[in-house]
Amino acid sequence: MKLKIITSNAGKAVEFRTALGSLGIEVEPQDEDCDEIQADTLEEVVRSCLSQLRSKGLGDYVLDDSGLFINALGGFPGVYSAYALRTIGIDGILRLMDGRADRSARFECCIGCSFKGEEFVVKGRCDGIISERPSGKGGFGFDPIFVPSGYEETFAEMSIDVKNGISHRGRAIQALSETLRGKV
Ligand code: ITT
Repeated sequence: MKLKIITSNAGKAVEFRTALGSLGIEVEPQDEDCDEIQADTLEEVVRSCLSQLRSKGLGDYVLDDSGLFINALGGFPGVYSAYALRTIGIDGILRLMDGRADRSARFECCIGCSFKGEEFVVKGRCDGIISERPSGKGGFGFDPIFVPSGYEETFAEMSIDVKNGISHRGRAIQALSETLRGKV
């Protein structure tokens, strides 16, 4: 089975390829424009992208909208994670967290899939904390400052397989593969 992953983010594409490859699903990255609407939830953004791409004849594909939700910041950057990374960056997030006792946060991932003309959405979540300083060179985005619960190291210090085993995206991909299994 082949699936396109619609993304401009190379890090995401690698995670999809690694996780789905081990399930026998071939992944091909493709960059397609989708206007990310301003919405309160990742799912609304994903559903809007699915409908924007519907008429393009892309075949079977997946896309994902993800975000880092920090409790002490009222869930910021959340649905604005890409914007926050581009503007204030990791250092800006760490400055906002200066002196805060509650460093709890979560990553969420919402995957939209169009398969054989049918559309569905699956989700995954990973809880953890924001580290005091960046650490590690792997992964992408906010990985250097996110330590998942039960671990001592950041996502950026883990191999891709270990990250995929516990991450928001890894969990959403697991749910995706279970749903797809029922449809092939
Ligand atoms: P596409 O929309 O083209 O897929 P994007 O990078 O804009 O790429 P998102 O809007 O879903 O993707 O991502 C929101 C931000 O959260 C973005 O800056 C990512 O780098 C970051 N992010 C998402 N998943 C992450 C992960 O697993 N680890 C670290 N940062 C992540």
